Amino acid sequence: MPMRWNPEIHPDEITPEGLFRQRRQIMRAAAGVGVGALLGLDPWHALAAAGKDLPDVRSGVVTTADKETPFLSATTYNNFYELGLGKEDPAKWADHLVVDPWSVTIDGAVGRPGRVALDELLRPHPLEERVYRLRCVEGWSMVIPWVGFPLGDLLKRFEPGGSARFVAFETVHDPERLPGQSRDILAWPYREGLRLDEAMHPLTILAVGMYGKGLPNQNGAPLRLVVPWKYGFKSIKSIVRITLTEEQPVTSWNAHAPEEYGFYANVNPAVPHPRWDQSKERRIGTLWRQDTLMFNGYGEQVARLYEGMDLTRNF
Ligand SMILES: Nc1nc2c(c(=O)[nH]1)N[C@H]1C(S)=C(S)[C@@H](COP(=O)(O)O)O[C@H]1N2
Ligand SMILES: [Mo]
Repeated sequence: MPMRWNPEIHPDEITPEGLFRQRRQIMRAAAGVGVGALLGLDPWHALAAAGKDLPDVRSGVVTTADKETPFLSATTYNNFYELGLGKEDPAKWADHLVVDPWSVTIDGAVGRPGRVALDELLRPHPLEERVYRLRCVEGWSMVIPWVGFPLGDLLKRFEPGGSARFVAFETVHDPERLPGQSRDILAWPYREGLRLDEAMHPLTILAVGMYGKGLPNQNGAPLRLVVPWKYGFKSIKSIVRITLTEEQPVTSWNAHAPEEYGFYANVNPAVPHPRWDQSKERRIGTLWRQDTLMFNGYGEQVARLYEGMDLTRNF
């Protein structure tokens, strides 16, 4: 499927308003059913509580013509090890994550470091919908209408210094409440990182919502990263710290198994995971497998970031 949007080359090639509206109406109808009631299972009630209203969301851009993943699948089939290892655990234990009050520390090589309340952090940034694919290294993928804004816009406000070359992110650390954090799965808190140019790329967003509403806890409320050309584990959830660094930061999965999870983690069907192939993926909600695209289909926008790099070594 050809790309619908390229921020550098065709800034005006956005989804026709009509198409967007139509899609949104379908979503509203689906959401109106009341997911919690539909499931009729007590632990799942967190789902119904999720999805707070958001201030004005611009009818943003659609980067794929692929069908959206149903809301129910995107919110009940998750990876969020702080809330358990099973795919259904994050939705079940979503209440264990307390997202209010929330603040984010921005520090390291920035001109204006500080700890900022979430409201204040978000206020200057108009929210936009971006329909992106998200592909997990485990071989499944989804198409999700995220609501967020470019990470680069936020970083610029805090004035990255000349020595800054990377951005490190940290998830909230609350072992008393988050069941996974008292288990020896990863070195907590969960950490991720990007090179500064990747972080500043217009496709890289901080998401605060999905499907037109606030993020459900299991999807990384209240603030998560989405980097559409990288494997899902790069898209760190429930962020409490953003640090500009000179050195490549330590990241959870890379530290856990460096031969399996590289720092770059670009979606690359040509580089297999040591224990399984990466050339195909199963779209959640379908039964068949489809070809995985280089850079998850965003190569036209991002391939130049990696020019001259050996992507089999820098995987
Ligand atoms: N803090 C934190 N962030 C995380 C994870 C996690 O376990 N903890 N899992 C990652 C992985 S492996 C994937 S595939 C995506 C899944 O995002 P989703 O559940 O919203 O689809 O979240 C990523 N972000
Ligand atoms: Mo993943």
